[in-house]
Amino acid sequence: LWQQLAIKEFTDKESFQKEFVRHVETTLARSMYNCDDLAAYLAASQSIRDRLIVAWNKTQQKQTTKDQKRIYYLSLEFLMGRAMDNAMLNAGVKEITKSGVDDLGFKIEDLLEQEPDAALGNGGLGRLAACFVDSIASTNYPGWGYGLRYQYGIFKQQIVDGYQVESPDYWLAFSNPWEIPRYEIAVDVMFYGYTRKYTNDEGKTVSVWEGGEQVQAIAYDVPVPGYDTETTNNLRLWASKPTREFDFEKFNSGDYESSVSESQKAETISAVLYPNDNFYSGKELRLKQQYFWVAASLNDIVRRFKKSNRPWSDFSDQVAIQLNDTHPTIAVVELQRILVDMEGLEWDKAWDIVVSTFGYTNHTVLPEALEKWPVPLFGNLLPRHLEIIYNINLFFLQKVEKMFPKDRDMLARVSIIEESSPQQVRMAYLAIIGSHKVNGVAELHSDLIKTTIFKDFVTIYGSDKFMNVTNGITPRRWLHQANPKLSELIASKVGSYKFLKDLNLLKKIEPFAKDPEFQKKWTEIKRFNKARLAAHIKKHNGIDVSLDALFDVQVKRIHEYKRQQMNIFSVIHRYITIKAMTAEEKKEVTPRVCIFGGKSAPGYYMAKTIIKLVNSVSEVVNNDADIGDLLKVVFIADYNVSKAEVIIPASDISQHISTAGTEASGTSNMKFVLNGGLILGTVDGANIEITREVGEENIFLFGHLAESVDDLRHQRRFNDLPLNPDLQKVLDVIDSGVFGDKDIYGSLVYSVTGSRDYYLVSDDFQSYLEAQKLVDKDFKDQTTWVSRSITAVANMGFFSSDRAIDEYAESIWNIEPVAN
Ligand code: 26Y
Repeated sequence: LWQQLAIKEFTDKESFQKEFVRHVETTLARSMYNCDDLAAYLAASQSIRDRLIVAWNKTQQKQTTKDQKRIYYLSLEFLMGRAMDNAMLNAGVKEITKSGVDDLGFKIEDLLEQEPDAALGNGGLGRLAACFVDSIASTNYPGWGYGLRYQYGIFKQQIVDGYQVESPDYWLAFSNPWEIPRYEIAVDVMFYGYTRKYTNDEGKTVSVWEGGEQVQAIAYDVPVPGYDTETTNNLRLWASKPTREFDFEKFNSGDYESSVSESQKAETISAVLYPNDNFYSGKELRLKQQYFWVAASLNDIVRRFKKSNRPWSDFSDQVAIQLNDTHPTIAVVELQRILVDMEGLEWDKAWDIVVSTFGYTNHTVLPEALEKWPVPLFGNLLPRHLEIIYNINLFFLQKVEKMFPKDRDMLARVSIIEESSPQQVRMAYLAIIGSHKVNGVAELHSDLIKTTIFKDFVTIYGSDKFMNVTNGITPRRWLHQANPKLSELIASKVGSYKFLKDLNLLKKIEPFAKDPEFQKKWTEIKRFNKARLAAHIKKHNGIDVSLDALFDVQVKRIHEYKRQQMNIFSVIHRYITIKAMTAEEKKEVTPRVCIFGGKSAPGYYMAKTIIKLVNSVSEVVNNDADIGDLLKVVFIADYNVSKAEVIIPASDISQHISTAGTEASGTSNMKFVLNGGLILGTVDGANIEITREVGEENIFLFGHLAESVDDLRHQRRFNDLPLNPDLQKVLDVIDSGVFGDKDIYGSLVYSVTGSRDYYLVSDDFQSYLEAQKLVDKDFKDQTTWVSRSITAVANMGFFSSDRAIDEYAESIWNIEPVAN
């Protein structure tokens, strides 16, 4: 009977509208007479959500019945952006929904704009996790994401007087239709306390963890629909709540208020996302977040495994867990603790299971981003885990000692415990030792970790444990959704939209690279996308930009290693060059709009100074009558996923100009090229593989290679090298006060001068300016430019995150898709 009663999904416009009105009137308790865009967005979302839940249930049932190995992707960040457009597209109901709301007097675009971004991440690492869960579902792998349900995502950025000002991102204010609270799925998580040893019935000495503080983890499930498949996977986000029996002692002693405020503290654990990107700061609350999320997730995973009644030796045949950077590394220790302390397994048997379960992805070689927890802090919060780490380390070092009997330096170098004061737990080493595979995210990066930061571990384990999986992006969001017109044009030549699932089919447009008619349509679409961005700039910055100008874009987190300072210095160079020109000379200039965007970590002074300089240059240049349309400078405030969807399709050139060897991969580089923009970049990260795929005639590369960086730094440190003369001129202009009091920029100028220039701005400046000149020249030949753009897109198939996920599935997770 209940099968007949099951809800029917809407199948056409009319049945959608029925659902829509029902949700307005009952779920939202509003009437259609006062249904504004926000209510309409919520009602439409509820209708689509119902569909996702039906598909979610079927998928989970099927996956449970099949009982195949699953992948669990542990990430502290999921930078999902908006869900509605993606859900409509993947579920194949976009047309129905669009015409349905249209009829009722709404515009779908306006409804989509109502949705706040789910901005539960900082940048590349978090967005990669979002692309990966999309691909895992779209390729029918059984897999879940596990993360934290932050109440506050990455802060909102406003620009006030040229400076970044942060405000909280309370994204849940109007409810979130894309999550399903599961109050019944609650896990108790413990902190602090002490360990006690005792002898059990079998005469074995065992350790127990007792006392301490308890909080509850509540599951919130976010359905992740695959594209053009029924598979709908789960992203489970944990929220912290006080346990039910809170502080009875205080309660009974009459200190009611303070017992309530104590219990409220539990909720702060999952309250806010730490806004640092590629920068470690050893805050206790951050470690609490990590353990809270890991303990809840592992409890969930182990519970699911135990339901199958298999022996523990089957665990890693059923479960693969991927560590997205070191943030979840404590999971290695937690699983060992569960197996040994709770389930009574022998240490060695347990450890084999642990190592074959975990894989670890490294995302950075920057020393300031590597997590190291002070031992006293760690041992206070997680006393039993520290003991287990000491044991893991002991057994590991014994093994190393056997392999290299006389090498005491080696032991000190690879020990999980760094002998500093205080001692520190090196999380990356723990992750390597606790995993069967370690991977970097682009070829150069994977080579670098093997030869630099993890060199000793390659000596110990051999190089098979270390591999590369080059990052990818989902073409559903980053082509079809962000650039529907280009997607449609491509489909007209490929013959269908199949390329959205098999991105190598893009190759089919290559024969049309020189076809005038195809080129014309290609150009029109770029212009349309530039107009869309120009409207945004007009609305938010009040600046008019010409659509004939070259749109030059650098949008990403602000960081010295990404070298936005070098970009703005070159803009100043361009400005003074144009200022010195005659009217005749100016006719030869390629007009440019230099677009910047990105957030600085709130405590990162240098990055904030760069933002201020960009805004000051913008103010001066845009209001200089000598310049006109030849140069405009724009800082787009509050760069996020939904803004990226507008900005990326509009670029002619995008900049990925990190000091060689510092950007692990980059993923926006892939997004820009996939949307027909060309790259101006260094020989770094995935730029290298993009060059190999699209051909070196279709990318503008410059600068020193990674292999020379050490030498250059060494020379800088020990010699008083002269500044690049063009850079000197730029710094002189800044010093002259044209862009405001020179003291504002003192430390920024100092940081690129002489022996301080760690990111080699001065060393690369000449080559950078030359590359810029070449861009200006080549842009004038639009016919060639467009054919390069088409050729580049045709060769981007490799950078689909579907391909990346297939590689992980095959060589790390050993999982198979579940047939539909
Ligand atoms: C230690 C902690 C506070 C921390 C927090 C965030 C450390 C690192 C990060 C974020 C790192 C990150 O986003 N890395 C980027 O990962 C991308 C996906 O692999 C790469 O494309 C990109 O080059 C890399 O910077």
